[in-house]
Amino acid sequence: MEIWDREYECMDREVLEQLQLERLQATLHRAYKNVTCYKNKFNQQGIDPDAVQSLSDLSKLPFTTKEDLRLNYPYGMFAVPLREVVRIHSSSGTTGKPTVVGYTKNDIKIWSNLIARLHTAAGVTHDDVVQIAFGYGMFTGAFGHHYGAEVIGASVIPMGGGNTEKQIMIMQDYRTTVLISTPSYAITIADRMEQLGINPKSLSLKHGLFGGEPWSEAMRIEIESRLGITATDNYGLSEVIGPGVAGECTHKCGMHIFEDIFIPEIIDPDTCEVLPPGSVGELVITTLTKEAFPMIRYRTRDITSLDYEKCSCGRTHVRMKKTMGRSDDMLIIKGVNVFPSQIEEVIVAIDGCEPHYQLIVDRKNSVDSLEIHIEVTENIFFDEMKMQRAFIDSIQHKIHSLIGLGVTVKLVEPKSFPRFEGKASRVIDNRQH
Ligand code: DLL
Repeated sequence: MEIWDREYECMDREVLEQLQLERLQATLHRAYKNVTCYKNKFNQQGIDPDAVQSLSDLSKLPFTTKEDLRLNYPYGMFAVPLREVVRIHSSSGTTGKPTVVGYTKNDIKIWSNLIARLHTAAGVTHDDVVQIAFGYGMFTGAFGHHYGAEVIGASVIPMGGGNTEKQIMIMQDYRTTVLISTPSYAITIADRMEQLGINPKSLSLKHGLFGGEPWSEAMRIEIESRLGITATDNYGLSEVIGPGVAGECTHKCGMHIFEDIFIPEIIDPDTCEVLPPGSVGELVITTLTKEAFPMIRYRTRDITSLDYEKCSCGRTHVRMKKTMGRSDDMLIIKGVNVFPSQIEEVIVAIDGCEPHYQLIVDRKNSVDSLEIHIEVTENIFFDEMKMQRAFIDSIQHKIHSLIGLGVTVKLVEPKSFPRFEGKASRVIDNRQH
């Protein structure tokens, strides 16, 4: 199996840590010297960047949050003058001002190389025809993957997001072998193919590289079997670089975080303590090479855990588990913490349930409730109310035993819910906060 940057991706941990320390020190100097926000934070806490002499000193440094980026809108966190910035993107946040991120020429080169690594890890080669079904624009997803696939030498189709029938026509006519999109859009495409009577297995598709939102293992199995492809996960966020922070290899046992470029930590989101390897908590990332937009201990809000065991693919970089979601997506219902991805895992694995559902949270007389509406497959037919009742009961029971919360399940007709072209949104919270 190919490894794009063997020298770095398979580095001995000792050598890797030395490289990380050198790059960290350089990053801290640059950030302290050029970004007022970092200078103020360090000064307030009496931290001298020179005092960081080992990787464990990282835990003494202040965190950076989305709020810092908002306060410094638009260019306040840039560490280089605008004339050195060759690209500007922004995050997909839905409320308030977006956060603006910038890249120098060298940042773009490194970013493209990271994507080349993750594409190679997922099985993409220069022989592939890669269809990018993310929206081109301020979102980092399309441009990030586009440049990386070109570095590999694959033939890139910059299709953009949406227009599902045209996506399918192009897949057929241009003999697309790799689809790049959100996992929920892959399901939308599979549904549409089914409606059009097209057998996905008659196409040339081999691999799907999906990311941009949380998705369960059950969803992976669903996508792989319906589209007849291998589906791998890749993770990133605009504030840190975009896609290209981490990606799965074909062993599909967690996403390798490119540790020569980023240092990951897992913290307890409440106490902010750094947690030992293997613990579940919030992912915090420090960038090691970024010139235009260095991030020091950025709180991603994504909940995951890290596995430092060496992967059988030969890469030494740590693997992050599929995220459970963002801490801000976590629902607290009757005091129980629930991630939508946990519920998805149950629903998608049930025969007769479609991977289309909505979670409706309500509060009546100060009591929270969670109602789950699930589309059933066309062919599911209950000639007896009793059978339908038993089906619903079994779903409710499965969810209850997994998350410890009583829920009400309602079955709805196929195609009741909107289909997603980008990131999915499946929660309706009617409680007043
Ligand atoms: O979504 C970057 C990206 C694009 C990654 C395409 C992969 C593919 P933002 O729009 O800034 O950037 O959103 C970042 O999306 O903090 C996570 O909560 C979520 N996210 C991204 N990838 C994954 C993933 C891009 N593979 C936010 N699994 C992050 C779970 C993901 N969540």
